[in-house]
Amino acid sequence: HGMDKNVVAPAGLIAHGRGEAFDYLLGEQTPEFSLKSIEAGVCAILLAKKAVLSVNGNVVALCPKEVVELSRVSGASIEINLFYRSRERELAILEELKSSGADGVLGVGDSASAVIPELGSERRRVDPHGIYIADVVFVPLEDGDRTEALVAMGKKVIAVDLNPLSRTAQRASITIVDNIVRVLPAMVEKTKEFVSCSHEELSDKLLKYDNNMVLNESLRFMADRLRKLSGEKD
Ligand code: PTJ
Repeated sequence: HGMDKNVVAPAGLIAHGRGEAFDYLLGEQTPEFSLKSIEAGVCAILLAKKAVLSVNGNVVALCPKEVVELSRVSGASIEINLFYRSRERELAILEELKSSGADGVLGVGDSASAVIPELGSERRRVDPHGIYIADVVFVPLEDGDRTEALVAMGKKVIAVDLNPLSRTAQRASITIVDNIVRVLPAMVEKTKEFVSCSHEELSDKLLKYDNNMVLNESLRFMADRLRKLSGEKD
């Protein structure tokens, strides 16, 4: 349906299938280790001087209202950043976000005039008032070299990717290995809970977070689940 509306790129359907395959390995529910990353991600957003939620076609097709709600409760801006950028898709995605209650969406048309150094794809084009100056960027559903480039610019990157082995998942500062349709509602709830925490409390939670441990746990979790499903005894 999202593709019929020009929101999702044709390759987005393949990307969705890639995600689904990993969701079966997770058991289609949020595991304990992902809750840790969700909490760390919310702390990073609340501590940020400027946080931006970077959205592509798949994210907006799957959960436009939740993106807008997370922006509202956390104060983070929304910016459209596309691999398959075209004027038609920018406008279709903007329309979808607006009808879900968004206003002031960044990264549309000429406003995506800044460039992330060292990146060749259309994802390099960002808003000088958004991702370019942000200290924290939320990057769901993308596998590529942008995360590494953003980290090289000194930014904290929070990724959402069901595949813990993707380049984005591996290079992010905080990787949430879970389905975006479960992650966003959980982040909205956590933000409401954490919004009254002090700077020290949030920093303390964030300091205790170890992304490598979470990535390793996610692989062990999937491997253990396959072992159990294949009938192997503990
Ligand atoms: O809208 P555009 O033009 O920016 O294009 C977006 C797509 C998604 C087509 C483009 O970014 C792409 O091809 O993405 P990749 O390289 O397939 O990366 C998408 C990643 O998201 C993969 O690692 C998938 O495992 C993961 N993924 C897919 N669906 C979900 C997901 N992760 C979490 N939740 C999902 N529902």
